[in-house]
Parts: sequence; structure tokens; C-alpha cells
Amino acid sequence: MVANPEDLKTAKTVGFKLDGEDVQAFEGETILQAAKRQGKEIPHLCYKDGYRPDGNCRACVVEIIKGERVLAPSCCRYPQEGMDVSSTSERARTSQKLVLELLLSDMPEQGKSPYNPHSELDYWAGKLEVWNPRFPGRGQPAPNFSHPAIAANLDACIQCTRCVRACREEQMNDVIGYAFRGHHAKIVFDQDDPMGESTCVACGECVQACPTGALMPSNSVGLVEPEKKVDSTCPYCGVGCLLTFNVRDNKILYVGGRDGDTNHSRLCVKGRFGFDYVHNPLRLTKPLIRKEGAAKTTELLDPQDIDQVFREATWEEALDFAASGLRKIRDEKGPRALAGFGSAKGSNEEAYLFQKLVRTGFGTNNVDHCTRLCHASSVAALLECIGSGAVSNPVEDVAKAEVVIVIGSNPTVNHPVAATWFKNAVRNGTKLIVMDPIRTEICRFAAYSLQFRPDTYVALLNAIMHAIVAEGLCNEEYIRKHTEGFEQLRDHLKDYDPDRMAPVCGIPAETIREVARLYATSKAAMILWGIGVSRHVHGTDNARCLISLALMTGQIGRPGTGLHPLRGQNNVQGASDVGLIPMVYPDYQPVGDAGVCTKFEKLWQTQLDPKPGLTVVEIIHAIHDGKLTGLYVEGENPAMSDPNQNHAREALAMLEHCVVQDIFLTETAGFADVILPASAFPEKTGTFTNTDRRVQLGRQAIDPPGDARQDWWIIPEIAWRMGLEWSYSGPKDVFDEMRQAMVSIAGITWDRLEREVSVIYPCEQEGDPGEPVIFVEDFPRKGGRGLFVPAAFSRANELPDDEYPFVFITGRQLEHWHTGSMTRHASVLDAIEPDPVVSIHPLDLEALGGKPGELISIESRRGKISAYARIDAGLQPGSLFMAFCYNEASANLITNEALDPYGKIPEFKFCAVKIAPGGKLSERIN
Ligand SMILES: Nc1nc2c(c(=O)[nH]1)N[C@H]1C(S)=C(S)[C@@H](COP(=O)(O)OP(=O)(O)OC[C@H]3O[C@@H](n4cnc5c(=O)[nH]c(N)nc54)[C@H](O)[C@@H]3O)O[C@H]1N2
Ligand SMILES: Nc1nc2c(c(=O)[nH]1)N[C@H]1C(S)=C(S)[C@@H](COP(=O)(O)OP(=O)(O)OC[C@H]3O[C@@H](n4cnc5c(=O)[nH]c(N)nc54)[C@H](O)[C@@H]3O)O[C@H]1N2
Ligand SMILES: [Mo]
Repeated sequence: MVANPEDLKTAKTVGFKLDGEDVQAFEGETILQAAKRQGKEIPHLCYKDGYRPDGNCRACVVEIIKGERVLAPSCCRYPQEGMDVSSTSERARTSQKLVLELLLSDMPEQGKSPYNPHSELDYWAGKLEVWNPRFPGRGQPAPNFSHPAIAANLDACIQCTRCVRACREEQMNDVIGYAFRGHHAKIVFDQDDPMGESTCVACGECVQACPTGALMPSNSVGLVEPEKKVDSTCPYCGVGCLLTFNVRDNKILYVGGRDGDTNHSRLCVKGRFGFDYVHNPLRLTKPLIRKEGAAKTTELLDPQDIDQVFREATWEEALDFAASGLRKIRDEKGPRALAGFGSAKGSNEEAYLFQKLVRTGFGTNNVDHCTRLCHASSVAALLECIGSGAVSNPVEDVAKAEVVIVIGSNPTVNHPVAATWFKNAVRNGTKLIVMDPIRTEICRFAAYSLQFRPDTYVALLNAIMHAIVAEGLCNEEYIRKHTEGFEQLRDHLKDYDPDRMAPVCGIPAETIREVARLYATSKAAMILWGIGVSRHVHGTDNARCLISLALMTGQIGRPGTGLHPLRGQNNVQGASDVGLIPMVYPDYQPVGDAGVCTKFEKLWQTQLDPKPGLTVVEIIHAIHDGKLTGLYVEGENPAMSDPNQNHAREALAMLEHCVVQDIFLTETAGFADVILPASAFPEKTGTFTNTDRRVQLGRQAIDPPGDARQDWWIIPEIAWRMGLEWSYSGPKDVFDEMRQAMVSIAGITWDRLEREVSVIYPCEQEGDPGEPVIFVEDFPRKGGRGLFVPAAFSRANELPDDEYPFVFITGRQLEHWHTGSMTRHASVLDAIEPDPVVSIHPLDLEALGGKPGELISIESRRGKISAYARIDAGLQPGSLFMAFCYNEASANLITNEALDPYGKIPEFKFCAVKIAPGGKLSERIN
């Protein structure tokens, strides 16, 4: 199928007649596609745009008059020059109607599919006036409601297999199948299991594909007619999928995937079924002020006890109180006694305003956000080695790569829609190499799955590079033209012979060499990495190795060839771009540079602190040291997401003045002096930048609940009260100012964002198309060359020993978002994963005398928790894995706050623990 309209302009055409009219089909188009493009309707059910045509339902038959005189399914028949085709001849119509009649006779309410008001079957039946089927039904499987997200109404199934293709060929989850023969043929999940017991990951692609409502969202909202449809994006991960909110009575009824480069209508379980957190009764709806005498302790506040600690206030009072507390500290102790944590969940405009408030209103650069806990070390290495922290190519480029390395990333869980592109690429011949201490789900698609010892990643990568040098596979010309420092790297690599490193990292030397050859000799290779790379004391070294690998082989700067750190939060790219970072202003312009400082002083008409500010973890230390006493937290939850929680919570409790702006009474909000109830994603409009550097509009679909206000309104209210004279009429105004501050997006206009689905930066001049692939000619460093920075292998800060023999790795689960504040308040997601689980190797659990589903306790030098054991043979014996979303078993009570010296990222991915059977689960507090 010729999908891209740009390609169509140059595609060859085929002339044929359709229902008496001359039609030009593009080469590769079927009769049905050509007809659709002409606005001509031919009934069809098993065909869906974008999916492989299957031709099984025969609802789309047309009569080929000139030529063979046959009935042919138009969805998989290609027109030929001079062909005469009728979709409405008596013969064609009789056949189409008979198909529809037979299918309708199988429906639970004869003649109608009752589950979906937008049933395509009913639509075509109406069009062709097929009302009362004459045949008895064939006897359908019973409906099944075992899945929290999806109702399997298989009594309305027409066996068109769109769901099978959705599941196996699009998302490639391989859960839905078509089984049995003849009369008994039916759709099955895994081995004909109830859907809720199958391995279904609830991406909902099948629901979106189903033409009858046989697969529907489990709640009945799908039956309600929406009042409006609002095109927006997904608020969860950095993939930034496009979606449409279907809204009625200020409620999001359901969500559909929207077509565009980012996701081609695909979504994952969170993006499709994870939205009712916005309607959760626990949402904050009134400003709250801490009651006098309500002491701060390190205990978490249960929302049930909120009245004992907080009282309601008007906005006026709450804003005055919030700002006066900050002002007092600024004036009495100096600006550096204040800090702000901004949000990567908010828009670019909110993040820009927030950093501007801290820099110009507080008067300090102490502004940071979760990037510090995330990819900061990747960014540090990228800035150092190639002069830019941005990805070189979009994720979709994996389709153009011969080899794809995915390292320290669990994409089917954390970037599920991106993972579908990886899987699709493998199907089309791309070789996937996965490197991760855990054998994750994506490994079943991998040509090589290197399950190295946790934390030995620099040893492994240096060995791969050693092999490339030893076998003469470096790209000498690229090295000469585009890089510097190669000799030092080559010398440094001498110590990393694969034979020597094999026992260190646990990967055979021959495998290391094979992977080295495969990557170095491929025509196009991409490396995509996650925070398994960045979240270590040597995170920056890890990323330096990846960059060196790409530079020495010239695998950068072409389509399908480059480096892509998969960004985590939906707007962590944007929040970093607009300067929510203590050492850089918008567009990564260094705080310490006098010229840059003058430029921003002029733009913001103020005096700026020339000293870079403190990072997230340093801010926590500064509070402990008594140097920092006032904090404004907008859309972050450090009481759960920071490492070594006891230490972090102590700091929050020590603050003299703490302002929290969130949508829920988070664990952090419990430490606040004043809480400002903010807007959730669907309640506001703004721009968001995804992992590919695509700027996209999130559009307001509903109003905030109660007295909650939009974040972009709250931040300026604080600014005025800090003495700043701001006047922004809305996010568009803020965006226009951002364009003055940031060359990278100067060419993007708000109008264009409204018109186009997304615009990729750099886009420096209005009208520029934007650059999906960068570093084509050179790198934005002095001299334009990429720099090799050798990295020596060292071990984690805290290694297992006799007392604490297990390695504790933390990360995420598919259904939950970080600290759980959104997803544990989303009914479907919470129903799928309600309780804290810790994954453990089956042999380790057996040795412990425990069983799956039983509690085990986990203890480090810093804290102790209990969680339910879940076996996972993908783990290496001696290691555990846990998500950090459960306040009744907070993984960050265990983790180590030791920092990477360059990126200042804590070592979330590795610490030593001991385990024991049993234990007691703390109480979940919200
Ligand atoms: N469902 C869901 N999706 C999310 C999020 C979420 O909370 N929930 N959060 C988003 C955010 S902000 C981020 S940053 C991303 C994170 O996405 P990922 O980077 O995929 O995150 P993790 O699962 O934390 O860690 C990735 C992998 O690192 C591996 N790892 C552990 N130690 C090492 C090591 O020493 N070396 C290497 N190479 N790998 C190691 C782990 O085994 C794990 O498979 O996900 C985003 N997407
Ligand atoms: N042990 C361990 N710890 C980790 C990690 C790990 O892998 N292991 N990963 C780290 C990483 S990569 C990251 S990115 C951090 C994430 O750490 P955080 O950013 O602290 O985590 P979130 O839960 O995403 O917090 C976002 C907060 O914003 C609120 N919110 C959502 N939407 C809005 C909005 O529109 N407006 C406002 N005002 N608030 C909103 C939510 O309710 C929530 O409280 O965690 C880090 N911590
Ligand atoms: Mo992250």
C-alpha cells in the first residue's frame, strides 16, 4: 500500500473504471483503497486502513465486468489498466448483502450488534438496507468479563480477524489467535484462556480494530455518545502518542488512538484505559493551608486524616501565604536558601514559567526536575561528546536500521508503543540486540540477548569496542573527518580484551565479538537506551561508551543510524529544553557563561545569579545542612521518587516553608505548608515535546474539578506576589516568548502546531520543515567534531556482601506510573496491579522457602519493606526487581543516594539487600 501522500505525488498510476467513472489508482493500491480515496464507499469489514488486507469476510466484493467477469474482494484485488469494475452491480450487491445478512444473523440481538453504537457492521447494514436476517445464528461463544479493561463480547464476533492482526501484526503481543475448525472456529486468547487470565497487556489495539463491539472497554461508557472529541496527546511516557478524548458532561468517556508519525493510532494500556484518575474523588479541589501547630514528622500523611493537618483556604489567602513564606526566606536568608522542583508532566510553557520564576523571582538557579533522577548522565555525556543532549533520530527510524541495539531499557513496559516499532522492524528483517541484566519481554525478538551481570556494563561495551578495533572494523574515514581523541580511546581499550572481560560481565568472548561485527559492519545501526544505562554512579561513563561505539563505527547522522536515549516523562525533553535545569538556561545555554547571562538579563529585564544552582539530590542535602529552607514543588513527588527515602522525607519535614502544587494529596503534599490544587493534563492546553524532539499540542478537553486551577495560571500568581510584573494572556503568549529565548524552536508557530499534528525541532526559521535526523554534517561542538571520552570500568557504590547478599534493581511496571499518584487512582490500572510485588528468581524463592504470592521482606542498610513475591526467571539468581509506586512498600526506602559525579544521578539501579520470608505489609495510604 502506498501510504505516504508525499510518495503518491511521484507514484505511477493505473487507470480503470469504477462504477462507470474513470479512476486513477496509485501503483500498489487496491481497488478498495483507490475507491476510498475518491470518496466512494464500498462495504468492508475485515479490512482496516493501515492493516494487512486479509480478504476473509467478502463484504467488499466487486464485480469485474471487463476482463474475467468475476466477483473479487476489493480489499485485496489490485486494479489493472483498463479494468471495468462495479461495486454496485446487482451481482455485487446481492453478494455484499448476503454476507452482511449472514453476519447479522450471528449477532446476539438478531440484526444488530448491541455493544457498540458505532458498529461498522450496523453502519453497512443500514447503508445496504439489510435489516432482518433470515437465517438462524450459528451459536456464538459467551461473553467474558474476566479482564478489568476489556469486555470480550464474543457473541458479537464476526471472525474478521482484525483483532488477530492488531494483536499479532501491529502490536505484536501474540495473545489473540484464531483457533479450531469449521463451525467451532473462534477467536481465542493464548490457549483459549479467559481474557483476564491470558497474557494480554491491554493495549486495546484490538478494541480499536473491532468493527462490531465484540471487544469493548469493560465499562459501558463506550455506549454513551460523546458531545465532543478533542485531539490531544498522551500524558504518560516520552513517546507522546497522539490520541482523541471523547467527552461528555465534563467527563472523559473513552480514548482513541490518533494517526500521526508518533504512534499511527497505537496506544498502550495507560494511554487507552488510564484516564479516570482525573475524575477520582481524591483529586485536590481546594487550596489547603497547614493548621497552626500541625507538626511535620517523617510519617506519611493519610488523606483520610487531611482535616487534622490542613484547613481549606481561598485562592487569595493560599497564594498570599505561599508567596509571603518564600519572600521572607529570600529576603532574610538570601535567594540560595530557596529552590524549586518543576515538572516534566506539565507543558513546555509551564516549565518555562516555573524556571523563570525561580531564576528571576526567587533569584537563584536552584531549579531542577526529575530529569536528574532520569537521563541527566546521558545528557551530560552527550553534551560533552557531541555537544547536544537531543536524540539524533526519531524512534520510528528503527524501521530503516539493519541493526538495533536496545540497552538498559525495558521498552515493552516503559515505551510500549515504541516497542511495537522495534518488533515490527524485526519482522521486516532488522536484527535486534538487547543488552540488559534482566531478560525482558522484548528479548524474544532479539537476535542477541546479552544478559550481562548487573553493573558491568562499561566492561562489556569496552570489550565490544576492543573487538571492533582488533578486527579492523572501525570506520577510519569517519573517525578522521568527524571525531577527535580516538588514539586515547584506542590505547585505553587495550585493557579490555573480550577474553578478559568475559568472566567479568558474564558474556562469552565469542558472543561479544559477534555482536561487535554485526553492529560495526551493518549499513545502518541505531542504539536506543534507557535508564539502566544512566542510573548508576558511573552512568555518565556508560553513556560515553555508547557514544564512542557509534562514533568509531560512523553509525550516526544518517536515517536509521544514530543514538536515541529514550526519554521517560511525556515532557522531560521539553522541560529540559526550556531550562528546568540548574546549570543551563533555555536551549542548554550555560548559566556560567557571561554572554548568555547578559542575553537572558535583557530578555527577562532583571539581574540573574551567575552561579549554577543545586540539583535535586543536592537540594535535599542542602536542606539537611540547614542552608536551604524554602521549596516550591510543582508536579513532582520527591517523597516517593527520591532515593533513600528516610533521608529525603526527613529533609522535607525540616523545611521552614514548603509549597506543593499537585493534583492529588501526594506523599510529598503531606509535608507542605500550603497545597495548591492544580489541573491534570486533559484540563489544560500547552505544548509538549516527545522523545523524538517533536513538539505537539495537548488540548484542553475538560475543566479542572472544584476550585482546582490550571498550572499556567497558578505560577504567574505566585510570580506577581514575589514582585514580578508578568502579563501572559495564555500559553500561546508564553510560547511566543520561548521562541525568542530558544533558537531551536524559533521557527515553530502556535498556529502551525494547531494545524499540523507535530513539528520536529530544530526548526529555526518559520516554514522550516524541521530536522528528524541531526548530526549529518557535524556536531554542535567547537570544531564540529565528536569527542571520544574513554571510560574505565568500576563497580557500583554498594556491592553485595555476606550480610546483604542480593542486588536490588528498581524500575517500573507497565500499568503504573512512577510514584503511583496517577495510575493508582485510575480504576482499571489499579485493578490490574493492586498490590506491591517484588520479582525474584524462582530458585532464590525456593531457597528462601517462600512461594509466589507470599510476602517477603527486603532490607538494605537504609530501610526495610515487605512485598509479595512474584517469580521471574528473566532475573539472574541473586537479584531482585521492584517498582517504586507503592507507598505501603516504597522501594526508595531501600535505594542508595550515592551520586554519579558528572550527571549527579543517584544509583537507583543497584544496591545490596538481604531478604527473608514473611514480613508485614504497611498500610496503603491513598
Ligand atoms: N509503565 C511505565 N512506563 C514508564 C514510566 C513508568 O513509571 N511506568 N516512566 C517513564 C520514565 S520517566 C522513564 S525514565 C522510562 C524508563 O524506562 P526504562 O529505561 O526502560 O526503565 P527501567 O525499567 O527503570 O530500567 C530499564 C532497564 O534497566 C535495566 N538495568 C538495571 N541495571 C542495569 C545495568 O547495570 N546496566 C544496564 N544496561 N541496564 C540495567 C533493568 O534491568 C531494566 O530492564 O520509562 C518511562 N515509561
Ligand atoms: N527507585 C527508583 N526511583 C526512581 C526511579 C527508578 O527507576 N527507581 N526513576 C526516577 C525517574 S527516571 C524519574 S523520571 C522520577 C519521577 O519522579 P516524579 O516526577 O517525582 O514522579 P511522578 O510520580 O511522575 O510525579 C509527578 C507528580 O506530578 C503530579 N502531576 C501530574 N500531572 C500534573 C499536572 O498537570 N500538574 C501538576 N501540578 N501536577 C501533576 C502527579 O500527581 C505526581 O505527583 O523518579 C525517579 N525515581
Ligand atoms: Mo524518568
